[in-house]
Parts: sequence; structure tokens; C-alpha cells
Amino acid sequence: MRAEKIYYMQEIRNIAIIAHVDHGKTTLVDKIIHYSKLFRENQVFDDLILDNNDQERERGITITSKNVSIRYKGVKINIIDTPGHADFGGEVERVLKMADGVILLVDAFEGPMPQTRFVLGKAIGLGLKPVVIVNKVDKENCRPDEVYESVFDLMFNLGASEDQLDFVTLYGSSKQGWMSYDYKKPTDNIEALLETIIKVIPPAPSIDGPLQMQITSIDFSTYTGRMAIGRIFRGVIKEGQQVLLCQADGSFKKNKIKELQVFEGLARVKVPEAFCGDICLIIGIDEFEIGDTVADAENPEALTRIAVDEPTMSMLFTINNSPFYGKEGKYVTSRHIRDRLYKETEKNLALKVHNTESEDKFLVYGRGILHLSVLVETMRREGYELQLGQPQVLFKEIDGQKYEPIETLVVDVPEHVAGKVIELATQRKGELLIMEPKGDMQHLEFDIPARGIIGLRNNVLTATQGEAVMTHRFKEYQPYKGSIPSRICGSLISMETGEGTAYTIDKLQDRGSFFVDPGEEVYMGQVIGEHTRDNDIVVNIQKKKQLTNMRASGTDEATKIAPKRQFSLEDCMEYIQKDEYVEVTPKSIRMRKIFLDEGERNRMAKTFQMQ
Ligand SMILES: Nc1nc2c(ncn2[C@@H]2O[C@H](COP(=O)(O)OP(=O)(O)OP(=O)(O)O)[C@@H](O)[C@H]2O)c(=O)[nH]1
Ligand SMILES: [Mg+2]
Repeated sequence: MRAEKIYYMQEIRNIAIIAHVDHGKTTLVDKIIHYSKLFRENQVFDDLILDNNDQERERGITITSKNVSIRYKGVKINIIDTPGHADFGGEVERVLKMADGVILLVDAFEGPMPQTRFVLGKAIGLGLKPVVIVNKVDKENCRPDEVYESVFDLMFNLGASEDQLDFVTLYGSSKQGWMSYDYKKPTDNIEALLETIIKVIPPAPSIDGPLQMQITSIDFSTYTGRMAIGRIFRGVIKEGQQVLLCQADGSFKKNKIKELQVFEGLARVKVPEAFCGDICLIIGIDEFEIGDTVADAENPEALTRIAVDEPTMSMLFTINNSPFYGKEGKYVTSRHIRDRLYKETEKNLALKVHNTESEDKFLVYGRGILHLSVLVETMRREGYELQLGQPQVLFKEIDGQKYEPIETLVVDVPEHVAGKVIELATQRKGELLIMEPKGDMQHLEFDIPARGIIGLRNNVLTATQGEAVMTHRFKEYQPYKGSIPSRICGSLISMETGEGTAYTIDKLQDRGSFFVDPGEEVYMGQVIGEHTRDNDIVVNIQKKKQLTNMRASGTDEATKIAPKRQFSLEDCMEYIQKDEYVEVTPKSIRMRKIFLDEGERNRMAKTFQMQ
């Protein structure tokens, strides 16, 4: 990257786009970028997708926030696209520090959801000016007027100031690429939004004085290592400048700005200097932390620090020691896994890794199932083999009493199956707080222990034929609610190692449902299905049919066998019991008993019950 232009002080707006998961943030940012190309010269646009890493594309969600910028009527607008999933909420909170205003998107059917409340609460608390977009008004059954009302109520309840309550509302469709002040009068572009941003979001103040830049995000590349991203709150920052890094313990560390970049469109552009109000990226500072201030070498003054979110869940990572170990992966030793995990902590801020008394086992702390599973999926794609223990929520002791994380659970579900969902949530100590009609659905809200949510999604989807829409987010710690029945059904465990036959699987179908197909290689102690009853049983699926007549075994029965139940990585993580592992390799995901041998398993059963 070469510095092609000198950037002079300019008018800047810094905005973050916030919303509940899937309400259309990234789609909108894509549309803004496309539209703004009308105002740029000589910029080549690829087919753009902001969710640019593999897992973001496949899962259709944003995992890390992204900075882009556009120019509109001579103003530089820095836009931060944020993730909507609750596991990444801490990231949103951090990047809001770079913004002067937010665009709050709310789905015109769904209305405000748990994450809407969380991110809006943070924005209101920071005094940011909101612009509201009631999005997806192209959807059938949408309720833009009601949704507007509930956004207003929510803002009011969150303690918004008068200026914040006096927000502009736009209606539109990110997907179709239009915004309008009136949803009954669609337009064919998003100009109304850009006009609104320029008009109502306060310009980034330009303050002269000794440099202050606060690091709010980390980026990483194998060439440059860790890069610091943040906003300049005072003064100017220059390439080659000597600076002091103000650290958490109050000490200062000398550093030199090796290279400086700012965001232009989808790209990062190397610049000789960047000015107060802009968001920049610094290469060449070593060993910084989030919240550190990059300050003037003569007059270093730290800005108020940003808290990094604490983990809420832990999971055991260990080496693969299954009978099929090493068949598919490149990296399989504890050394490989340890190095990879510690490397991850350099950029994955909410992640913590602890050693255990065994050098093969690591406890990894994160913000939830999705946060941890994204890491595991990344590792298997890189060629790692490993095993995972059952995820554990983190308890706290307050005044000698055991406290546990409680979540708000929201389920929208067709009326005729609402009862089933209530039953499932109540079994897991969920408390129904709200039940009201929403369009032709029932809207249910519960308080429920985070423990109770693990594994709930699968059951809810099965009970509602996939029609329920379910989300949850951390609410608060409350006193421990007592034991929650774990999985209601036991496991079917393979007695032997070898290929399962259609004949035996067919014979055992009344015992439960299978997770493996005939012909699939399984090993002794592998969890190959779910028992209809609550206890585990060992079954032999390798037996061959006696070939009394000369027909090939299997083919006729195979047609009667129910298709195997498919489990995603997250499904497995949520499904396993305390005495089970998920085995993860680049090609396979299996569940197994920790002790593969039945005798040993029975001897060890007590230790698991005691936990
Ligand atoms: N009908 C309709 N669908 C939309 C609209 N905007 C976005 N979508 C769809 O909603 C889904 C989610 O859109 P995204 O832009 O990825 O949502 P997001 O808010 O960035 O999601 P996260 O980053 O995961 O929080 C995609 O399938 C979009 O095509 C809209 O205006 N109308
Ligand atoms: Mg997104």
C-alpha cells in the first residue's frame, strides 16, 4: 500500500450500526458502499461482501466488527458494522467508543429483541445520538408502526435523554436498497439515510493538543502481527512519531508509529498522518492492550479505560485419543493445540486459556457456545484434531452463596406449539414472564438459567417442527436455581469397532434414533445414537445377517432405516453429557464416552455423578 494522497483535516461522522442478529446491518452497509461509489472516482469495486471470512459467509452472520468509510457531500463517514449475536456483544460495546452516533436497525416484523435492548442501552449510556431504521418493510406481515412505537418505548425505558428521544426514523429495506421517511412511499435509494446522518449525527470534534488515541480493536495479519485500531480523540498522529503507550497499570511504554492507515471505502490506505476525529490503524506497537491510550511522548494523558468482557462459559479442549486418532488431521499433539490456543488469545479478546494439571488438557473460557464453536471450527479447518468436554457455565460466589448466570430467552412460535415450548423451558427452570400475540405468532419471554439453555434449541426445534425462532442473551447473576434435569434420553453406545450394518441398525431401531449410517466406521465406546429411555445402553451394530439365503445382506433393510440424525458442531457441544467428549477432526465430528471400555466406564461413573 502506498500513500497516494495527503489527507487534510476534514469533516467526519463516526457511526456504528447496531441491531439484534439478522436484522440487516451488513446488508445495509453493503448497500451504502455500493451507493457511495457514485460519489467516488477511480475506485474499483469488487462484488462486495462485508462478511468476508469463510465462517461468516457460511453461517450468514457477522463475527467481528468491520470498519469501512464513505464520502458523501465532502464528509467522511466512518461506518462500523457490528455483530448482532449475543456472544459478540462485548465487541459491540467496545467499538461504540469510536462512534458519535448509532444507526439502530429493527426488523419491521420482529421488533426490538434482547440484543436490540442490550446494544441500544449501551449506546444510550454513552450518550450517542441514535437514528432508527425500521428495516425489512418489504416483508409480509410486517408491522412498522407498532415497531416504531416499541422502539420509542424501549428508548424511553432505557433512560434516553430528550435529545436522544428526538430521533429520526427511517423505514425501508436494506435488501432492496432503499430508505424513506415514510414506508408507504418507497424510494429507490438510500440517500435519505445519508442525508440524515450528515444532518443529525454530530460531527467528530476536532480538538488540538497533545495526541490521544484510544485502542478499541485489534486486527491481526501474519505479516505485520497485531495492529491497533482506534479513534483519535485529540491532536494528530504521524508516521514515525515517538509516542507513549499508557497502560492499564498506569505505566508508560515508549513506542514508535511504524505505519499508519485510515479506512477508505472497503480498503485501508497508508497515510503519513491522521487527524483528531478519524479512526486509524497503527502498525508497529508491540504488546498493547485494549483500552490503552497512544499518547504524546512529552505530555502523555490516558483516556478512561474500556473494560473487556469477562467470559461466561468454559470448555475443556484436549488431544484426540480416540481409536481413529490421527487419521484426518495434521496437528494432533498437545503442543500443537496449546500453541494454537495461546495464539488465538492474541486477537480473540474475550477468550482465555488456562492450563490444567494435565498437560494434554486446557480449559478455554469464552462468551458462549457460538464464540467457542467458531474457534473449534476454525481449528478443524486448519487441520487440527481435538476433543471437547461438556461446556460449563461459570458460577460465582457472592456473600457465600452460589450464583449462576440467568438469561433472557425469547421464543416466537406458532400458537399451537407454544405450550410445548413453555413446557420445555419450565422443565429447565425457565420462568415465563411475557406471553403475547405478535402477528400470527406467540411471543414468549422467559428468565432461565444459562445452564438450562444448553441443549434447549435442539429440543425446541424438534418440538415445533423447526418453526420456533429462539434467541437469548445474558441478563444477570442470580442465586443458584437448583438442579436441572439434563438430557432426558440416554446414549446408544457402540460395543465394538467396525462398520455398522443395515441389518443390525434396523433391528435396533425401536431402541432409539441413530447418528450413524450403515457402512459407517464406528468405534467401541462411540455414542452412535439416542436411547428412547433415560439410561445409556451398549449395542452391537456390527453383526452381519446370517446369509442363509444368498441375497446380499443389508440392501433390503436399508430402505426401511430412518435417516441418521445430523448434528452440527454446536449441536454436539450442547448435546453431550458430562462423561462424554466431542471428537473433532478436519473431516469428522463424533461423540464418544470419555471411557470407551464399559467396565472402566462403570467404575468411573461415580466420579461424574459427584461433580
Ligand atoms: N426481506 C428482507 N430481508 C432482509 C433485509 N435486510 C436483510 N435481509 C436479510 O436478512 C438476513 C440477515 O441479514 P444481515 O445483513 O446479514 O444481518 P445482520 O444484521 O448483519 O446480521 P448479524 O451480523 O449476524 O447480526 C439476510 O438473509 C438478508 O438477506 C430486508 O430489508 N428485507
Ligand atoms: Mg452482519
